[in-house]
Amino acid sequence: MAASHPHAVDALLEGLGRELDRASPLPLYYQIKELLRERIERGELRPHERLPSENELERALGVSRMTARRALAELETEGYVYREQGRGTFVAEPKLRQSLLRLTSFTEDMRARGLRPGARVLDVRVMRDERVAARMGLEPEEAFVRVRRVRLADGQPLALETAYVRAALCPGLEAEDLTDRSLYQTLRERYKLQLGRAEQTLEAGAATEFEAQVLRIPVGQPVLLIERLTFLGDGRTPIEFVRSVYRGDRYKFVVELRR
Ligand code: 16G
Repeated sequence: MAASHPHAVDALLEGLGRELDRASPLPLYYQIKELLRERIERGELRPHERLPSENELERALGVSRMTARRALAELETEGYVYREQGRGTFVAEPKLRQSLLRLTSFTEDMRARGLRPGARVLDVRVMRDERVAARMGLEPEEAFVRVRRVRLADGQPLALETAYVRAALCPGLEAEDLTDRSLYQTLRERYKLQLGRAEQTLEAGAATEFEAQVLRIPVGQPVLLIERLTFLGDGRTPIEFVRSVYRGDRYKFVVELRR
C-alpha cells in the first residue's frame, strides 16, 4: 500500500483549508467530506494513498475532533476510503461498475474486470417455496434447488447470493459442488440449458447481522438488494430466481438511457 509522501498530505490539507467556507450553511464535516470525495473522484487522490488523520485534519483546519471523525466516517460508509487499525485512512479502489444491459453471470462480470471470481457455498438443499414459485409463475409444489453462496472477487466477499433453480430442469444439481464454480456454466454444460433473458429489480437496504458477518461489513451498512428472474432461451420458461445482497460500498450499477 503506497502511503503518500508527507508533503502530499500537507499540500492536501493546505488546499482543504483554502476551500473550507466557514460562512457556509453547510456543516464543516460535510464540506471536508465533499472536498475529499471530489479529489478522489477526479483521481487527484489515488487508490491506497493515505488521507490525513483525524488529528491532522483537526490541527490543520482548526475543526473539532468530532468534525474530522465524521467526515472520514462518512467517506468510509460510502466506500471511498478504508481504514486500517493503527495505520490510517486510505483511498479505496473505485467501485465496480456493473452494466445492467446484458444478462451475465458473476463469473463473467469479474473476469471481464480482471478479477478472480470465487464462491463459498453456505448451503444447498432441495426445497419448496410457495412465494418463490408464485414469483416465477409456477405451481406451489414446484421443487427448487436452493443454492446460497458468498460471491468473492480476488478473495474479497462482494455479495451474498441465494439462487432458486428449478429442480425438474436440472436433476442432481444439489450434488454439484459449486464452490468457485459458475452456476450458469453448469446449467449450460451439464444440463444444456440456454439462458435467454432476465427481469431484475434493485433496491436499497441495510446489512442485517448475518449479511454483515458474511460480507465483512458493519451491521446496517448500505447494501443493494437485487432480485433476478431468469428465463430460458425461449424467453418464457423460468429457470432461476435469485436474491442477492451486494455491498453498497463496492458496487455501482450503470444503465444507458436513450431519448
Ligand atoms: C449473477 C446473477 C445471479 C446468477 C449468477 C450466476 C445478479 C444480480 N445475479 O450473480 O442471478 O445466478 O450471476 O453466476 O447479477 P455464476 O455463473 O458465476 O455462478
